Amino acid sequence: EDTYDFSAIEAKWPAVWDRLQAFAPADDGSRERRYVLDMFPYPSGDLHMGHAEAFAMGDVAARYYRQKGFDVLHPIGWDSFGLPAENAAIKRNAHPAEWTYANIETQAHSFKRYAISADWSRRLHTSDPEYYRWTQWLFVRFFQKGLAYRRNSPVNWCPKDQTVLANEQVINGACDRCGTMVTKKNLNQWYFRITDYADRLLDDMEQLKGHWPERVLAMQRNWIGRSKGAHVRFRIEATDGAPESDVTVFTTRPDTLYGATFFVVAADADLALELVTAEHRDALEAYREQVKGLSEIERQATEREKTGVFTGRYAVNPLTGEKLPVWAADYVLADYGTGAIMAVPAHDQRDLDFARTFDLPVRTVVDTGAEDAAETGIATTGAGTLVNSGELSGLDKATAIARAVELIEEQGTGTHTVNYRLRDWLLSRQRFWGTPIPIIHCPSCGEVPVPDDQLPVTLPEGLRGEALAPKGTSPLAAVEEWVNVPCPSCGGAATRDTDTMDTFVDSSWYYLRFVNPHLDTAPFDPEAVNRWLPVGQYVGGVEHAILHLLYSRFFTKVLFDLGMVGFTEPFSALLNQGQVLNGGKAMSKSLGNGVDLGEQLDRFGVDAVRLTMVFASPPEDDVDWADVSPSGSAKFLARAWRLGNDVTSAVGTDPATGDRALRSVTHRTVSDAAELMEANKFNVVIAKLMELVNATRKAIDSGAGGADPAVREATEAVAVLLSLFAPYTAEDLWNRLGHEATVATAGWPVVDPALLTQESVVAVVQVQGKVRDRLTVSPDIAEDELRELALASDQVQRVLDGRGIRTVIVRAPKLVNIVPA
Ligand code: ANZ
Ligand code: ZN
Repeated sequence: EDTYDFSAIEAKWPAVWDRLQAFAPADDGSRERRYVLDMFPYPSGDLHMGHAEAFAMGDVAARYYRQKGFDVLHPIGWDSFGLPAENAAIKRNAHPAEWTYANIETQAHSFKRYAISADWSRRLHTSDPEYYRWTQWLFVRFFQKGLAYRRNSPVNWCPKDQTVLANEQVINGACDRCGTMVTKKNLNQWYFRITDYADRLLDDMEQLKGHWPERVLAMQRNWIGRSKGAHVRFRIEATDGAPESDVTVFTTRPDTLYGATFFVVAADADLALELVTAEHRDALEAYREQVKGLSEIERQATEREKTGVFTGRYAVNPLTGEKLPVWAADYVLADYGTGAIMAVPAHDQRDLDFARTFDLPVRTVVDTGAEDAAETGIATTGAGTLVNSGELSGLDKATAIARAVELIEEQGTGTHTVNYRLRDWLLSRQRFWGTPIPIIHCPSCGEVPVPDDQLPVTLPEGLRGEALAPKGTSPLAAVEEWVNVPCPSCGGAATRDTDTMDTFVDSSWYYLRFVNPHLDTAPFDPEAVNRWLPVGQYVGGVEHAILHLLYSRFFTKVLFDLGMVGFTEPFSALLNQGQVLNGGKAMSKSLGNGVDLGEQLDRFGVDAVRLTMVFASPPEDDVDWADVSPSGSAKFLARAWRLGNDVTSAVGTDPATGDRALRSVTHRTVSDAAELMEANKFNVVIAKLMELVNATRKAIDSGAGGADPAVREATEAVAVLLSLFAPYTAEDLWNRLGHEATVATAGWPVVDPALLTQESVVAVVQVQGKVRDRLTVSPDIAEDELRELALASDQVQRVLDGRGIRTVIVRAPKLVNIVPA
């Protein structure tokens, strides 16, 4: 009865919370709505320490807003398509669904034990036909709008997983799933035209400033990579039977046109083969073979020795008429800009390295004050004054850029332009466990979308184990009775598209589906979605800083253009929680430093683990499990819970008749806690809560004790504040105070502003270490003022007896020590 037993408490409350449906929003307009969302989990196994941290943070936010009187939507679901399920199925001769749904059940069970305050009635799984039906429906809308298209192109190919990867999934040239070096392969692939939205994806970030971590915004900005510059057309002279042609370059520095001393095309681009003369063809082809094996990162690495071959051709500088040798090299990328550049070695380091390797001229055209690049080997890239540049000479860099663009525009050889690093989103995958692409290929009608009333196109049955092994073509293609269908348009023989979608498509709209997860007439109800969204607080790891967030933002903008949502950004505020480390390092199998969540929960209890996660550091920082003390957390929880043993005043007794000092601590704690919560300083709220528990215990052990209504008031505040972090303990404490469940919706205590200031404290005045006087002062008295008061004291003056003063040590508001001369 009166010893704290976390297992008994954990056993008691879940059924009550279930019965009360305590975490389902009312959605009746009676209260302001707030949508708090955690990035939904992938069902990779049971929950781990990382989940425990991330979901603790989201849950703290959801529980806070609920206490503050908001109608909170806090759903949970699973991102349940994807490769790991398929790999597990191949290994165990099973179906991916078996592994997936078993893991989902395990995780759901653990989430319930972990007391996530989710509305379980909204649970969704992206691999359910009920969900992916609408992923397909949305794909069809994108297709009809010209935003989904197919093209033959070299794609990133993982030779081990035998699948295509998006640029975002290639990390340092390797597959982000298995680490194998990625190669290129030509395939006919589906893309989303995200590049149409590049400007809006950049410009709308204004709305997110101050509400998203600056580093995430910077990563998005960099990924989109907008650069302003110019297209300049160079004439390539006819040589040795190779006919005259034009090649356009992209440059951000048109001011340096007079400094161009050679010209480079991407060696792997078709253009290189078109330009090369017969004499140099063999050398180029050999070089291209060599380039094939390199990743994009290797090619652009600044430390690498520059390589390339001369094509035998010359480009004519449109401003100067000068002839520049045309080279093919790998440091110029085929799919950035136009795949060709004018090289200005004096002012571009990569060009300079190349010029020095192949002994090409270096000509300074911007005087930046620094020593010449030809002397130092360091290109000068800063601002300066143009030199050796005809009519541009004498202009500053910015003016010269503008003037150079004018000149080429007058000539008709170029124009200003904007270039982006962002590429269209390659979304098709040759794998089984994903959303089938709802397109039928008809020899006479072309690409025909599957009519809405025939959705979902479900995955073919009968495939499992080895049949799912990657072969470079989709496993779906092997199921003839699934592939061969009549064309929806002409009725003729046609075939289904056999690719499935990148799982990032599934997760680009799930936050909308949570509003009406079981709606069977549309992906979501626009009116309801506009009531709840944008998401007020989104919580998740920084590993999603680019892909998931960029894609979700893109989807939202397209849906806005389709008139389906009334907002252009899906997530108004973003919190990136830190990682859980052990011994300063990420937990991993190879380091053997993994910590098992279930074992921690068994040992310390759910609440102690949750509290430890949140108390360890600000939510954005990493938590090192080697440095924290879940047993310390458990002791604190027991101490808080035991307050309930000692409160004897009746429910509803007027606290105004109680101990004013304790009341003041209570009200200040509640007031500070709200401010700290809004600033995401969850850990500091816990520190304050610990002080309140201590103050309450002290009050119980002295004076009126548990009969004091101020003690009841303080203990009730403890229960409500504690409910954000330790829901079981808080519920049980609340119950022992004589209240009905649930404390989760008890409401944030009302702060009495009159109690926010402490009236006075006693300052001790010493002379040479001996107490001579006691002064009653304000708790926030300034040091100077306290010193004056102490020196003015009659007793102090008597002891000093006319002696001078050597030093006065002031520790406001409690102590002054005077040392006489
Ligand atoms: C001449 C020049 C002179 C350049 C100079 C720079 C400095 P960002 O800012 O990243 O957009 N470039 C263009 N296309 C390229 C490609 N496919 N592969 C490699 N490099 C390429 O960079 C634009 C600059 O990168 C362009 O401006 C071009 O070099 C180079 F003093 O043109 B510049
Ligand atoms: Zn047809």
